[in-house]
Amino acid sequence: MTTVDERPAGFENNDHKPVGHGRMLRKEDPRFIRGKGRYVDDVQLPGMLHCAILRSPVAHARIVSIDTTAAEAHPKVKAVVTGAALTELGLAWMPTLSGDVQAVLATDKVRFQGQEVAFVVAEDRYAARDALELIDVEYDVLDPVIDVRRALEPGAPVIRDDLDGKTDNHIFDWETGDEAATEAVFASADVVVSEDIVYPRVHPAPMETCGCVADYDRIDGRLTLWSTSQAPHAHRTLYAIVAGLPEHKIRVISPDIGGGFGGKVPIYPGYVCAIVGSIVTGKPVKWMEDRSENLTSTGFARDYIMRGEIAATRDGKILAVRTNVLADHGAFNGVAAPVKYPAGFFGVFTGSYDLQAAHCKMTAVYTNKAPGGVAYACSFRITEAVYLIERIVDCLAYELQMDPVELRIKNFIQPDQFPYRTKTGWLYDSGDYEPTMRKALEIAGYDELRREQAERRACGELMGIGVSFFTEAVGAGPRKDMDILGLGMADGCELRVHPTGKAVVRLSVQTQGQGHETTFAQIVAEEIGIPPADIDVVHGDTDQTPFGLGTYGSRSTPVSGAAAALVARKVRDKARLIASAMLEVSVADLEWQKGAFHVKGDPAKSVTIQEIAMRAHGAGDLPEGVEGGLEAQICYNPENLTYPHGAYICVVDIDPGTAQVKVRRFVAVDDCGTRINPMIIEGQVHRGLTDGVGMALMEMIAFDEDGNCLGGSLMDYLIPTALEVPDWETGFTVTPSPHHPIGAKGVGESATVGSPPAIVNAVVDALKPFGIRHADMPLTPSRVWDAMRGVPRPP
Ligand code: MCN
Ligand code: CUN
Repeated sequence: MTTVDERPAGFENNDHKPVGHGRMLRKEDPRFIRGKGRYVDDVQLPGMLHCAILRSPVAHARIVSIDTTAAEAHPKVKAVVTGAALTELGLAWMPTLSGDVQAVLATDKVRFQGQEVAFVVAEDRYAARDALELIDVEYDVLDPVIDVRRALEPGAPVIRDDLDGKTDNHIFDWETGDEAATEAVFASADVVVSEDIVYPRVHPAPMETCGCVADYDRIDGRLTLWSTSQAPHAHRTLYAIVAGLPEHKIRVISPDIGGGFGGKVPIYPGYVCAIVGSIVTGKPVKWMEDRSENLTSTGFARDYIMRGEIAATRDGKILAVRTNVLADHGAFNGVAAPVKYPAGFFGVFTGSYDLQAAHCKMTAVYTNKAPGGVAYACSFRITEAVYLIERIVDCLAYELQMDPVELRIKNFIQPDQFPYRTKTGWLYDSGDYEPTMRKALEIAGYDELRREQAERRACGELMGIGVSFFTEAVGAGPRKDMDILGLGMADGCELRVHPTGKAVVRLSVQTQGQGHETTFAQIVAEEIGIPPADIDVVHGDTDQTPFGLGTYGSRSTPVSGAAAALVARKVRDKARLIASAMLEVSVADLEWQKGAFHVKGDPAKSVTIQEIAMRAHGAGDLPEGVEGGLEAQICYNPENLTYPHGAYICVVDIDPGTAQVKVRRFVAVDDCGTRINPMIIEGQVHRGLTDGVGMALMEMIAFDEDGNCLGGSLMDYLIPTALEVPDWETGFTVTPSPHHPIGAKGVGESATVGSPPAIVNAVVDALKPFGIRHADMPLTPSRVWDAMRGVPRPP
């Protein structure tokens, strides 16, 4: 079903229909635009000390010795801690989110440039930094392993010799789909197209770097940690497990977060160093990384080398896809993904198409690069999956000399096939793809663009039109299948209505800029009729909110959003019992509308939710079996993921003299089911599209052959600004999720996932006169120039 449900502007004061309300401004913005946001680095505690981390200058080396005497003698230094000291505390290594271990401070070897070697706690930030220079480390430099293919060669230096019996750099093999069935389809297909496709290593690069303030109270044994965390509850449990502190004595607070994009999902060594620093000194300790530390040592994204193959009939019916992937996970497997999904949700690489067979084989390897993985608006590797399928479909269109839009439409999963089980086992909940595609074509004026392109081509101009169509899987996840280190992926939510009818909703998810203070108030308002302005959203503090797994994989709306709607319905059910007593009619005779219960057939006889709230807390008896108060709590375990989709069209012009790509237009039509706040959705989409321009044209964390990171500052790691992006043109369709209580699907990562292939497809389309079928990101002027001149792609 596709419906369009957008209330027009002018509904500002219609608080009874808050969901889908176009003009509802963000409740959090007054404090942000007035500089009153409170970030981790704004936390100042009496007597607070500062932590700075000494990092390895080389990618691979044995540590021969560390001399800290001079640093310890610095007058402002309170403590210097090395890996050896942490070993004594049993804290030198910590578990990663993928069940590997990662060094908090290196004990034996350093395994990537920028790895944590020692830390200093001092009276101020500058003294701490100065003292790092007084630490003398002797390194015995080893041969670094930078190329993921070389890492697998026999005789390659073994990076993880700390792991028992490890004699190579192999992490895991993973496969999905049916190899034999896929082989059979490929063997009999008219056309088979294959292409080597690289998704380079990129970085989320949030405005605010990672950091924390750790305050350990020696008297009552309580640890309070203000931290840049996307998942405060999960972090608290992990700290309890790692450090052996009792969980009820740990409080993790994520205050305002200046962008996360997945990079604030993992626990970084710096957090542990600050905690240890506080335990050792008895004072609060702050650690804030600088920009280079953030770019070189925190969770990167992508780094997949993919061979994609597609089989089809001569007239363009796609039959099967298969792929072989080499995944570079860096020195420690720090990928954040549900345990059963070592490759995240890459299994949705079959895209939006109805296929006969599919198969994927993947090998993950260690290299001497920073650990992490997955982060950067990735929907758990769906970015890579969507890029692969949308690029390879374009390669097929190229070979068949077919229009890429026509090819896609011909192969879409049809509306009556939903719920649709893919050949890799995913159950797409709902979708209606063709109207979304048609809407994008209409906004773009596709036919006219193709005519213009033909004219320009005739004059030697390089204009390209690129299309992508994506289906995402977001909202991890059903706890029977999904957990992070044994913690099931469900979300708690609590709602309290105060006597005067104002409310507070407490969430387990934590916003990093997505506007949860607004949208969660809207969801609750829609269900219980209290205006959003009267509903306070509390999140990001483990002492004040129920347990849940946090914000990433666009899961807040699918999981916590469902929890918020259901907890509000639970409160409404109780309100109904009280209303029936107040109106002296049976529950069955009550009707709910606009925040009030009224007697069926007699709208004048009614009680508002505010009156009910007062009654629930007031003097006098309540109906038999009804407790006082008006509040409820639930834990929501989703039945399935939600599957948003979208159609993107990009128009580029390439300067034939400089090979500079200019994104002239970009049309994005997104379908995320029921839309809670269209303005926020648009903001999310604009942000993600900008990400896409960055990844497609500019961003890459590169290394030289010695493992030196070449992208350690924003001078080298280019991110897009308003100058590099066009005025985004957005549209939407609405295909509600059948299993979500209000039909909403996630949207936070959609545009990051869907836009890179549209841009690359456009650039490759512009280069068609040169006979080019594929070129790898980032499509910088030099790469485009090389492609135009037939220079082979970098290995
Ligand atoms: N929304 C809506 N209607 C829908 C779906 C979503 O109004 N049908 C609203 C939500 O209510 C929420 C926002 O859109 O306010 C994003 O919702 P959702 O898609 O559920 O995603 P999350 O809130 O879980 O955010 C996580 C997602 C991820 S994983 C990354 S990465 C990312 C992203 O959000 N990081 C961000 N967007 C970001 N935006 C900002 N400003 N900063 C980041 O770090
Ligand atoms: Cu993978 S980046 Mo978001 O899921 O936090």
